[in-house]
Amino acid sequence: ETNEAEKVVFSVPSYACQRRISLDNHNTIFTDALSLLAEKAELSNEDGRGVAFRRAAAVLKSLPRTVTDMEQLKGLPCLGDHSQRVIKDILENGVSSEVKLTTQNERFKALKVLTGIFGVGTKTADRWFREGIRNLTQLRNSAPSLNRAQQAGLEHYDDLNQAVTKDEADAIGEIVEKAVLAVSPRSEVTLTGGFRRGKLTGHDVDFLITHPEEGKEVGLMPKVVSWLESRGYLLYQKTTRNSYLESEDGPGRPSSNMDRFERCFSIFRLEKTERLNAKKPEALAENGAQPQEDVTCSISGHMQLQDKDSQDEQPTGDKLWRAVRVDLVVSPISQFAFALLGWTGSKLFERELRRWAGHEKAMSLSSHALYDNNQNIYLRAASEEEIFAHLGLEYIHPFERNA
Ligand code: 8DG
Ligand code: MN
Ligand code: MN
Repeated sequence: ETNEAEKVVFSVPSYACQRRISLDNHNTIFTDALSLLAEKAELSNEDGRGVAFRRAAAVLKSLPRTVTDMEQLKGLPCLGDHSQRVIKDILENGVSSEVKLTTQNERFKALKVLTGIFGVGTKTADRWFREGIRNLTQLRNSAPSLNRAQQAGLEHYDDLNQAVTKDEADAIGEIVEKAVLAVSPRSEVTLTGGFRRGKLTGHDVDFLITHPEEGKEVGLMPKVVSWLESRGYLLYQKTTRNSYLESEDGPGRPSSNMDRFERCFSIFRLEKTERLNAKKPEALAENGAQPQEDVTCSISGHMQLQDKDSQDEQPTGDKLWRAVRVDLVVSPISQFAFALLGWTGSKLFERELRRWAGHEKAMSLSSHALYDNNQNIYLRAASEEEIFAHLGLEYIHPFERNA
């Protein structure tokens, strides 16, 4: 029997950047479903709907207990009719019928596989789908013209769809640090992205590089890249130079969410050392944290398809290295705090921070700067704590930005 007094009532502030969202999610049964529907919306160019599902999921991720009754959702923000219907379906039937239909949908399945190729976005995947391409074999046989990124993405498909572990991220961190220090001894490397939020696995590894003396970071990226390239660490790289100062729309008013730092999208060749090979998946859970994902399983649920070409190189089938996606970003020290905040994520947390800044504070936040539209001034910050303070928000630790 349900006792009214026992019913847990939750209270959640409306912006995700006002909440502390750690990795221990008590509502994965609901948030997995809502995230899948967000993905489906994004693959159909329904970005607004996608964000709505992501916001709904972020509310459930912040709850201290598992939702057991629709009554508990009363008064919670960001839960629209559609999200509530999905939650109700799961509470009553154990699964969401819409999720089930989606996972069986040919278009969804094909677009997931095709956008799982590095360098392939929704538009390209959708065009291929309309041309009848449903999987990697059909893609390889139909031989459409692929750009350099897509060729690398297809070649390393299995590796790049295999979750990167924290140990692998650390091993790459050591290589990146060695490269950066070799070309600029006082420069500093910081791990950002999901691993800075405490995640135990990720789809890539993100690093932010800076120099304590303003201006000394200029020209750093090409040197780091050549150092890495000449030692055989890079399977692919595309470097984009800094375009912040020369942009027409000016700082604080970037034309898109994309920032203008000097950056490098790359694919690393990581040797499988004894240390990494010996590490069993269980060992990852040792320091008290619970892994949120199955580390032995592919990240986005793709079937691991055998890549015949790469097998030929290693007759044993035991490749001695793996490909890993790595993002490198260089920031001048004056913008470092903004870059760090912008590149730590999660993506929804970042989006919510910018929405809070604009709607609640009449400020424009980017990965470069914070502009106060009332006072018409830039607000300086040397740390993330100072940025939260400028925004009138309580400081949220990276581990609690997992919206
Ligand atoms: P994962 O790799 O572990 O799966 O997750 P993640 O680390 O959170 O995702 P990510 O795709 O690697 O992105 C990390 C952060 O970097 C995220 O907050 C978004 C941010 N980011 C990009 N591209 C850009 C960009 O062009 N500009 C800015 N400012 N941030 C970006 O991924
Ligand atoms: Mn990442
Ligand atoms: Mn990244």
